[in-house]
Amino acid sequence: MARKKIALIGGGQIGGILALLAAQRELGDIVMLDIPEKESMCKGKMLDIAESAGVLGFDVSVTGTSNYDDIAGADVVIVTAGLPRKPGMSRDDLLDINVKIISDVAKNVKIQAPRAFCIIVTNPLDSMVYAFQKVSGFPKHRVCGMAGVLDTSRFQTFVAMEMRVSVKDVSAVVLGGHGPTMVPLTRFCTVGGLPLTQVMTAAKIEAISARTREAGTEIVNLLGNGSAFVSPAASAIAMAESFLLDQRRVLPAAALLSGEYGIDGYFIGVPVVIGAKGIEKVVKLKLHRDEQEALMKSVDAVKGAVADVDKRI
Ligand code: TXD
Repeated sequence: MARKKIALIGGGQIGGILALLAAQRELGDIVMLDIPEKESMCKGKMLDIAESAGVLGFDVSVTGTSNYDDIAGADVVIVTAGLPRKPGMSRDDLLDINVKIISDVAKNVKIQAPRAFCIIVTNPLDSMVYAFQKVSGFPKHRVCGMAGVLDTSRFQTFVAMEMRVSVKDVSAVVLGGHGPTMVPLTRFCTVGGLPLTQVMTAAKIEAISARTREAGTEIVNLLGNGSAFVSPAASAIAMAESFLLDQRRVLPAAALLSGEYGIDGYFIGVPVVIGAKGIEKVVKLKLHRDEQEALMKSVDAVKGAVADVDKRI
């Protein structure tokens, strides 16, 4: 059986970890693409990872490029291409620049990898995944955004740290847009099968939810230069792996909704089943009124950014 092919568009911080994780798990041959000015850096990063094969023992090829021909026929495309916000830049300035980048990426992916399952990571996440789908015209089951897996992993980690228990026994789900309006569904969180609400005080749960909402900023402040890159990469790899191995995992991802949860025409983080066909199903559940209201508030935040995208493409 021919190996699968994974294209990583953007060879920055997250791109590098994506390549390492995908190689270690032998998910397929990996090609990382960046702009021509960074082609050499990209080749160097990938050669470095390739040269770890002797010790780590993986049998996949790992290469860098700036030429879209090299991603031809990719099964999975993970997009981290974009610019981060710099001091003095407004959110609009960033959106303006990243919409152009994502449009360019989408046009090229459409030509070279027309059947790929595409996972968008670039911020502002919920509007960039929208832009990618709009420009590529790919069906909705083959385009999604990564945010919920990361936000959920953060929540799980904080619960495990607080209770001093294995994170493996913590199950959780965080819905909504990727930002301070995200919605941790604490009612459904379990620890070893027991409801979190029965084993932790409401005040502690609220503190963990608040920390989760601001977790990205916490990392940005600590790093001083750049944003989280290991946990976002691990999260996107979990989604890619579920697709490539047809695992049918139930993961929260930004999916284009057509009426589910009362939302139409927007990519919003909801639980989905990811299998060999991509987003195979949006898992629906009946939310309590306060949860639904919080989700709609999150949608409102996404709507503004999407309207800005629509003005530009
Ligand atoms: O949960 C989430 N979705 C996120 C998103 C969590 C953390 C970070 N998130 C966002 O991912 C972050 O705000 C950024 O928008 C992306 C990528 O983060 P990363 O830390 O990897 O950014 P870098 O190191 O700046 O890398 C971006 C690379 C860089 O090498 C650029 O040269 C390249 O993107 N780039 C391009 N590549 C290909 N094609 C084009 N046009 C292009 N433009 C820039």
